[in-house]
Amino acid sequence: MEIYFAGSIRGGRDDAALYRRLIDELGRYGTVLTEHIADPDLAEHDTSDQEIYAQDIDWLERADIVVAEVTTPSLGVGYEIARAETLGKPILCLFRPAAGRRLSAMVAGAPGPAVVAYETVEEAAAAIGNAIAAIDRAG
Ligand code: 6IA
Repeated sequence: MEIYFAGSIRGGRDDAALYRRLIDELGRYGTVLTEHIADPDLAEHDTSDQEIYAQDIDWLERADIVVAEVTTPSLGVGYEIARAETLGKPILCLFRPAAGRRLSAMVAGAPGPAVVAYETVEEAAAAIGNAIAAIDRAG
C-alpha cells in the first residue's frame, strides 16, 4: 500500500513531532510517500515550488489513501485534500479539537474526507487502522 501523508509545512511547523509519530504508525501498513513532512530540519532548499508541486501531485495520483493531519491550518494540505477528493481517493483527516481551533467548513463539510477528532496518538492510530481496514475490505 502507498500512503500519502499531508501535514502543514509553510502553514506552520508546531505539529512536526506529531507528524513523525503518525508517519511511523502509517509505516506499519505500507510505504509513506511523503516521509519528509516530519523532517524537523526541513528547510528551504533548491527545489523549486514547481518541482514540489509536480512531485506531490504524482504521489497523490499513486496513493491508495491520503491521511492528513489538519489541526495546523495549511493551504497546501487543503489543496491536497481537494485534489484527492477529485481523484476519488479515500481520505482520512485527523483533527485535534483540544488545540483550540475549528476545522475549516470546506474540509469538515466536504463529502469526501472522513474527519476523525482525536487527542492521543493511540486514538489516531486506531482511526488509521480502521480507515485501512475499510480499504482492504473494499479492495
Ligand atoms: O502550504 P503548506 O506548505 O503548509 O503545505 C503543506 C503540504 O504541501 C504538505 O502536505 C506537502 O505534501 C506539500 N508541500 C508543501 N511544501 C512541500 C515541500 N517543500 N516538499 C514536499 N511537499 C510539500 C520542501 C521543503 C520546502 C520547505 C523547501
